[in-house]
Amino acid sequence: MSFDETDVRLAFAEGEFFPVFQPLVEFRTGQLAGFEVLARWKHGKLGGIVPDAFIPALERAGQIDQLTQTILKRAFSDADALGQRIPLHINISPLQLVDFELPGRIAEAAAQGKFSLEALTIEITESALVDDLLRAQAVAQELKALGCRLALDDFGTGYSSLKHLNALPFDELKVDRGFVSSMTEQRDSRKIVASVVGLGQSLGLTTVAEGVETAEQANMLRSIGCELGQGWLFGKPVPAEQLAEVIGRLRREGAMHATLPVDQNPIIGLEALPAQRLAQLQAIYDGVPVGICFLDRNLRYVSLNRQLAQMNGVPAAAHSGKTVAEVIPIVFPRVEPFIRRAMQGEPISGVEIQRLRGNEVGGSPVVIASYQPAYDEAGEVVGVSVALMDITGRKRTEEALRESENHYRHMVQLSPHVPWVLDAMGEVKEASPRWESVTGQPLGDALGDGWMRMVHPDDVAPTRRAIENAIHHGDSIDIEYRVQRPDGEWIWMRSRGSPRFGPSGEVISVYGVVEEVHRHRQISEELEACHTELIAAVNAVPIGIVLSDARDGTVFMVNPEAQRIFRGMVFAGQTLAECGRLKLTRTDGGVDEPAQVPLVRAILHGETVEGMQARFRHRDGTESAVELSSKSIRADSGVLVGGIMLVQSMEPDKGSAERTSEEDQTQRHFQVQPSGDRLPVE
Ligand code: G
Ligand code: G
Ligand code: MN
Repeated sequence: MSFDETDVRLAFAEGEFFPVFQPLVEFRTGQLAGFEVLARWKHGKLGGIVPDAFIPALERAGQIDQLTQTILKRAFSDADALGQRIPLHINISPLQLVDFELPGRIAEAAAQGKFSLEALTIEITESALVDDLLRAQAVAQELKALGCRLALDDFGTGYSSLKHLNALPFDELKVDRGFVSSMTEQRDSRKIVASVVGLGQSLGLTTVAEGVETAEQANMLRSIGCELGQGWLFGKPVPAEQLAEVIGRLRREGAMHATLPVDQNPIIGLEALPAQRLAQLQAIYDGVPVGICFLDRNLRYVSLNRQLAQMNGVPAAAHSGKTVAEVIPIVFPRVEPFIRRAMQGEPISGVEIQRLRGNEVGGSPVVIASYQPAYDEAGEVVGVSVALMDITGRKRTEEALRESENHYRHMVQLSPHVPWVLDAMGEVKEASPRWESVTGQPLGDALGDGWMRMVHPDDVAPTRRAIENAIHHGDSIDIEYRVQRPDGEWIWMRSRGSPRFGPSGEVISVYGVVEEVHRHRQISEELEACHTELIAAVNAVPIGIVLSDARDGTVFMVNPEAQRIFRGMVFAGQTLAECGRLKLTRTDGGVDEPAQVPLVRAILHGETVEGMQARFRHRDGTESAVELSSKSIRADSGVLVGGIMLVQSMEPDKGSAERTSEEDQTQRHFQVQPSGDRLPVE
């Protein structure tokens, strides 16, 4: 079974060469990333001939470029027929890469087939890659200028050379399927795949694994950080007629093909690409306030961050290639067992270790250590990752906290205030034990809603209202209520508090203090009672009493008897000037002469008037005979603060029948300054 030049010429003429398409899939998402276009020959007589058989022949016959043109044109028109932009990968022989005509021909085919070259990747196999590297570079640059991407195909086989990777502007690295197929069984293959992927990443290349046949391989490749996969797992190469079907199937199965995140390190963003993850890791590594290092199986430092170097008291560079025993010989015997156990696969965390460096001021440092085994893709321990957190500071802080807590406790216990905390439901979360000594009621019974049972029934509703206003409206609390002591006595308490708000303005708790105000309250109650009695007496006496305040110059109290006598001419709220316009006529000594109102004299001149006989003219022109006395009132400091005037009617009592409606009105003006500061009479 063989073919000759005539067969090939015929094949081109008859259109026996045609493309098939194999999907490339993104491991992370299972999404279609494009198709690799592969040439096929359906020989009239011989049937299907494989590329491995006809490609070398076409290369020798100088017909390889004709094949590329044929396949490209058909592939572009097949892609166009799909009505959607699908990225394509095509294969070219290394020979073609030194052909200056190639870029022009590809551009022409693309233009004819209405295919955007940004969606075209050109795969070059390394086999004997190029004799004329400079020429290849020029062609490659031109292809890139057209927008094409370049991929290095079958990497790792044949004439693999890092020289080419370095010399040509590749965008993509395809790992040969020979390694992929054995990577789940052979450690070496796995290591090669991992390092090729790592190499690709470090050069900023997209990595593609070929020949992916099983989900196990796909998972392993993903965990290594490989981006794209191609192989029977996702689909065999298919002719154009089946393209739409394959695209539809992969869309449906996409999620199924998305490989599970097998990443053991949850701090790394799973959505990030490997290169980004590396950068993130680096940032985390140097940024964390924790010493981190990675030890290989021989307990040598593979990597470490600055914090760890500081903890070890040895420069970071001085760790490289050294074992733990060499870097920290004194501590080593204490940590070695943990490292060894982790090396056996046992994760260890939270071990507290005293580092005893001896030269430490203020005690030796204490660290919390964790030792985590690190596995390779096949579950073999390749080293141990160590994390050390210095808790020396924290230990000191704990002590300081304890100390200040002590202070606080003493302060609270000695203060007459009982601190309390309400939660967002208004329940007592905490209160000082002083509650017991103040109220005689057990603190335990007062917690939650319990204290409400100790509150006087009349005070429960206003107390609850105040708490509700604090919780729902953020009001502060200032309330008084009675609490019953075990002996039955009610004592007055005053509670004051302010809400504490959460981030969105909601009340999360209320903090406050309660104090006993019983004695205070008793005194003011007594005062008030005293005041009331006094007023009752003042109202009852058969002598008219008028009080005025020197500070604002007004009359502030007129008792009922005085109101009766003056019939509304003197009233509370009246100014002294108005009061001074009263028409008084002296009757002592039989001389009728206008007299000044004694109250005004007392206030303006500090004069004392005793038993002045006078006639007082009412609005209606009638007159009443009165006897007036007045005195100024001084504060303890001697300052004149007011005046008092006593008035007695010198006429027979006409009784209440004489009261006019005007008097009734003045009755309503009758006020007593509520301040309760009683003015001492001189
Ligand atoms: O799937 P298949 O057995 O066809 O692939 C065999 C090899 O043939 C692939 O590795 C691929 O590089 C190569 N090949 C397939 N199509 C072409 C083509 O159009 N041109 C060149 N130069 N190589 C191709
Ligand atoms: O250009 P390249 O050598 O990458 O072409 C891919 C070759 O590998 C083609 O011959 C294709 O048919 C073949 N192939 C693609 N996927 C698989 C696979 O999953 N397993 C095997 N054994 N071969 C595959
Ligand atoms: Mn290929």
